[in-house]
Amino acid sequence: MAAPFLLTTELDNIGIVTLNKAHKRNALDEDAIAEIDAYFSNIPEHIRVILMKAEGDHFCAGLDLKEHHDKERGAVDFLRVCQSWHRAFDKIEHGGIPVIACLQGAVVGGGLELASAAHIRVADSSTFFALPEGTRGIFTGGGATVRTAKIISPNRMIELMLTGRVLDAVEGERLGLAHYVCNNEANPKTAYELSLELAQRIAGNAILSNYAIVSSISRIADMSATDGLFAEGLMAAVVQTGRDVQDRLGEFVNKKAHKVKPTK
Ligand code: 1HE
Repeated sequence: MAAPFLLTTELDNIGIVTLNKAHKRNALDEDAIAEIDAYFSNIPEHIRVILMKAEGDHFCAGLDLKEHHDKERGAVDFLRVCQSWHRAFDKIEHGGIPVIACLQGAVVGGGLELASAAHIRVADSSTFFALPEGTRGIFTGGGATVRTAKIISPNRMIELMLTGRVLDAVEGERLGLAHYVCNNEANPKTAYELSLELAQRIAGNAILSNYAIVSSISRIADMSATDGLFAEGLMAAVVQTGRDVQDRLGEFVNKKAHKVKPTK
């Protein structure tokens, strides 16, 4: 039996998911997408945050080009492949649990589509981003036209796809593809250390707040302003009256809660 694409483990209430096909740069074949879908369809109830990382020097080289070449898929076959990616990545984005992607090396094509479905991206300084589809005679099919375009703007995505330009970690951070860059002078932590630190912090948030943040903001961005304000009000009405809100706000009222302070 082939080795699994995903290794999964837990650290307290943090789920750790590792892409485990370093020998083919964690390229995504049909089985890999099915495993991602299965994991994010059945997140154990005690898991509060998921950290997604990869073995080897590269996060993910995107679509398994060999599988695609060898299968000689027709249009309907590939439409089904795209839909399977959309379903799996939608579970990452809208599963209600914050997902942190810990990146290194290539985050390209479908690898960038996978990372774009995560809520936070922490990049090692070796990370590079690209959408090489245009220069390979193909097109994105794992959600980049929606998610990556939302992050960097459709116009920047068009330029990256037409030219095949490769962005380094810092350039990626400037455009929002990474929220943090690690392993450099400004931030000596490894990407894994920082990802874990963020995961632990986020796991301490109220469950309902985390749910609202990862489930509603991107959806509200797709709504008209009128619908968005209505949905925001409804979401806040549920979250602000949740079970542990009184306790958390009581800590602030009693001067026991942390204050919001600049970190530098
Ligand atoms: C692969 C893949 C892959 C590597 N599918 N097998 N993605 C791309 O266009 C990126 C293609 N890959 C690369 O540009 C490079 O491999 C990397 C920059 C990621 C890494 O380079 P390197 O020198 O470390 O590795 P390598 O020697 O190129 O690759 C090691 C092995 O991984 C080699 O196989 P081997 O049998 O010769 O050992 C490669 O063939 C294999 N490999 N990348 C299959 N992508 C839903 S639509 C989404 C559309 C897209 O994602 S398009 C973007 C595709």
